[in-house]
Amino acid sequence: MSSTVSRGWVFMVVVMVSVLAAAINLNPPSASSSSSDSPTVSLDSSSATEEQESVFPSRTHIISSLQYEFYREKCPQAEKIVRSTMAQILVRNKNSTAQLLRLFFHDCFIQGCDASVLLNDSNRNANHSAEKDAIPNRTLKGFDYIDTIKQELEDACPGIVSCADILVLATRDAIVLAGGPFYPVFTGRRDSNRSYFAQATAEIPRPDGNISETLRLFALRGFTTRQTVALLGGHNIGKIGCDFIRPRLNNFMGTGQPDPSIPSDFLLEISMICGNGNSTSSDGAAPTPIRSRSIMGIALDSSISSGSVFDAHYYKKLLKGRGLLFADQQLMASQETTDLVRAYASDDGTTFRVDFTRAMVKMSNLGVLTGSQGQVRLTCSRVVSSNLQNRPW
Ligand SMILES: *[C@@H]1O[C@H](CO)[C@@H](O)[C@H](O)[C@H]1NC(C)=O
Ligand SMILES: *[C@@H]1O[C@H](CO)[C@@H](O)[C@H](O)[C@H]1NC(C)=O
Ligand SMILES: *[C@@H]1O[C@H](CO)[C@@H](O)[C@H](O)[C@H]1NC(C)=O
Ligand SMILES: *[C@@H]1O[C@H](CO)[C@@H](O)[C@H](O)[C@H]1NC(C)=O
Ligand SMILES: *[C@@H]1O[C@H](CO)[C@@H](O)[C@H](O)[C@H]1NC(C)=O
Ligand SMILES: *[C@@H]1O[C@H](CO)[C@@H](O)[C@H](O)[C@H]1NC(C)=O
Ligand SMILES: CC(=O)N[C@H]1CO[C@H](CO)[C@@H](O)[C@@H]1O
Repeated sequence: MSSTVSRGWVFMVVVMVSVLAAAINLNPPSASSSSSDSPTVSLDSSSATEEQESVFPSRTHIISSLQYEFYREKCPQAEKIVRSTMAQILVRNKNSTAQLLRLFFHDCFIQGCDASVLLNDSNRNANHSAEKDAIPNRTLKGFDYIDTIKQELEDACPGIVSCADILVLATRDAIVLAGGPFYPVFTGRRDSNRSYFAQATAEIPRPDGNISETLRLFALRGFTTRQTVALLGGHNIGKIGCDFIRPRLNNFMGTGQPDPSIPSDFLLEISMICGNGNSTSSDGAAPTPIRSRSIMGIALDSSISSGSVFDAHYYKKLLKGRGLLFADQQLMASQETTDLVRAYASDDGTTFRVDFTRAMVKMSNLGVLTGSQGQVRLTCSRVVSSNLQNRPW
């Protein structure tokens, strides 16, 4: 028991130190050599500290002004409140970790971690203009968790803690509470004054995306192939809606046949849960969830669990062809990603956890607003309207 504890401790310290070192390296001198992935896959940990590319040119220079414990003076209990509220939420809803992970990912991927994903459509007369309503977001959940935490923080320290920081901290805490790795989160993010609908549709990796498309979209955000494979490991927990899987079961890429990469026993297994009717558009576009309808008695909004343990089982399943999403299984479609999947599957999940941790730190710092940029929202779904400049209408 005590040896487990101390091993855990050593692991955490090692990760903390290397992660902090990586984070400090985030702000390279401008004459940076772009050290890209080496063509051969090696799990030498030094490659994870490569320099951050300029993803959002107007914002990258301010990454360094995020701080460790930014709220220590104005709201010293902030991080504790996030953690304890998150723990309560998790007791009530075991899926909240996966839901927050997706919400976090969608926020940071589009224009940076600025809570823009939390904004409601600001002009209800126009058709969907909020990121929240963008097609790949349709099944996002967890907005209410952020609202709950925000409420607690507003009670304790009004107007101080940004929604962007809450989302990043709550996601980290939810991952730890689910048995995932701890990583340090720098704070001081500010909230955006608008959402980014047009980008949201085009730049979010799709569940039916092929490997080159997935890698391309992650690379646009500065992620290496290795970091991309590690981040997809976040699919090891949570549930995946059958709507995202069904196109693989009955009409793969318009062929009218199942995805040939699905082993037959697995095909049967998921068809039992999801049905195999032709409910979705034949062009393979993101399906529209329709509530209260069913195919052969199977609810159209049913879902499959992708697991509940934060470990390497995601990669082990891919090796057996048992990835749920096409985009997951596509990690076995290129040699480089296949080698990474094998590496992550081959130990007890240690390498995955270290790499996942580093990639999450990197994602948490993408395109943040700091200082006097943006604002601190009072309600996460609404920009502060007292500042006339911030009014989108
Ligand atoms: C979350 O998981 C619980 C079981 O732990 C399930 O009953 C519930 O429907 C799930 N909620 C959502 C929103 O998927
Ligand atoms: C934002 O929209 C959600 C439902 O989509 C609603 O529950 C919430 O009250 C809205 N927030 C504001 C500030 O309008
Ligand atoms: C949404 O708005 C765009 C232009 O802003 C328009 O072309 C499109 O037809 C609208 N869609 C709907 C469903 O109203
Ligand atoms: C991968 O997807 C992209 C975008 O959908 C497409 O342009 C490309 O041709 C696909 N590549 C392969 C090898 O199928
Ligand atoms: C699904 O639809 C496609 C084309 O629309 C058709 O060729 C195929 O047979 C259908 N599959 C099933 C299982 O009904
Ligand atoms: C929104 O914030 C950006 C970045 O801080 C700023 O440049 C812009 O002027 C703001 N827009 C409005 C309408 O306030
Ligand atoms: C267009 C659409 O389906 N938008 C959805 C995006 O996600 C939010 C939160 O789950 C839904 O309320 C929207 O309806």
